[in-house]
Amino acid sequence: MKRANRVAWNEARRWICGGVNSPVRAFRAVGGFPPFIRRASGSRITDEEGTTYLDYVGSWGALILGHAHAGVVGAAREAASRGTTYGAPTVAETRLARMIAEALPSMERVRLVNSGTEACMSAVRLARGATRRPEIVKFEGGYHGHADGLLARAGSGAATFGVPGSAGVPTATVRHTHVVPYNDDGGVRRLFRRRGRRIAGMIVEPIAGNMGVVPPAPGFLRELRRITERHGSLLIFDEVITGFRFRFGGVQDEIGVVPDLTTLGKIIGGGFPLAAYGGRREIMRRLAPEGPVYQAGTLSGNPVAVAAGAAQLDYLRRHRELYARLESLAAQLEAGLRQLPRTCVNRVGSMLTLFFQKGPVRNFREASGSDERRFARFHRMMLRDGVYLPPSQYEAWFVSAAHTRRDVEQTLHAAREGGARA
Ligand code: KE4
Repeated sequence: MKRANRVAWNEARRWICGGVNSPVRAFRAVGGFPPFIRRASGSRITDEEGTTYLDYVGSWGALILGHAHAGVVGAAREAASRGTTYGAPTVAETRLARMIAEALPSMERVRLVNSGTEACMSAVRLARGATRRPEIVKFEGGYHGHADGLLARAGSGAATFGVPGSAGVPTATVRHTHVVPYNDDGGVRRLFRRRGRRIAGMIVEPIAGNMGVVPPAPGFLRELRRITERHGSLLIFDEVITGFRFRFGGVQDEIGVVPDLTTLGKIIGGGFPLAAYGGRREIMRRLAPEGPVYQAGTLSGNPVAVAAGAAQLDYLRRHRELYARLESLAAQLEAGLRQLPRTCVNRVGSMLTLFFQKGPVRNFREASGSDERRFARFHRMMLRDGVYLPPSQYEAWFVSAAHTRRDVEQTLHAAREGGARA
């Protein structure tokens, strides 16, 4: 039915704050209102009006195999038929935890939770509990979910103490959160020279995905490892996006930098609410019920989510060749996008961002120099031409195993049209 999206939008805003259950979905940064999705399959989503779009959001990176993958849906359906939640341990959780730990050897012990926010919040609490230190470090433009202490943005000038990144976050809560520019290892060294003994941990996206895609400068992550080790602080890799995105495992093993703790999400849940954190045995032993650091969750390790996540990981483990195909498709997409005037592309594996500026984009300040209005016009044109991009300049496009060369060609055709007029 035509106008079904608008009807859905008006009704949604009557009952749900802003009409959405996560702010970025409201399309505020690109104008208009979002199509309401009714079904999806493979690389495509279909809205309430029956319009189908080529999807590069992939539920924000979770759906590396594409939508409604038969193995994932079948596993969830079978698990649900035996009960949707028990609130008690299951062998399936142990199997998933083992698969994760064997794929990321630094995660000697794992805890399953329900969201990346929970994973990052809990990892930070554990770092503070394990080191008995109060302060943490995050990077400008890094996003680790919406726990109060991590909703800090860079303060003014040389001061690195964070300031609240959201209303409702007391200044006192982020006083212990330092915010430094990504790829600025000098700034990290200066901070640790001043505060190293008080810093419990540093949380970093090894490949940044929340200021748009920004790869680490050569040696940057290795330097973070050296600095944290030297000061007895814990290095936390937030691999919620990157975990199992580029290889069957974490990006940490590809770059050869081993963190003390890792957070995972998205792909390991197969499209269900499931995330995880884990690390060295002696650190994880500080966590309840073994140790004094508390964390809990009614639906943590939920059998349906675990079944879906395990099915997606099982498929990735048995079809590792798909990573080469993802790389090739994304490289083809990048090459075509690079033809667009006054833009630049940052890509790592099957995630990329088209920035509306000439670049380079190496940190949040440079990313912020993008022409957001041009991006918004481009986004609207691509949507009209049947290509569904993340509705923000500062998000990543994701290529899935369900995308084809023809999909990429269709995308580039639309981009040439849209890019020229945006
Ligand atoms: P969730 O709580 O949304 O499951 O995960 C938080 C999180 C943690 N760490 C990283 C690196 C993340 O990217 C995220 C969440 N990513 C955003 C999009 N970049 C989720 C989309 C949304 O907020 O709606």
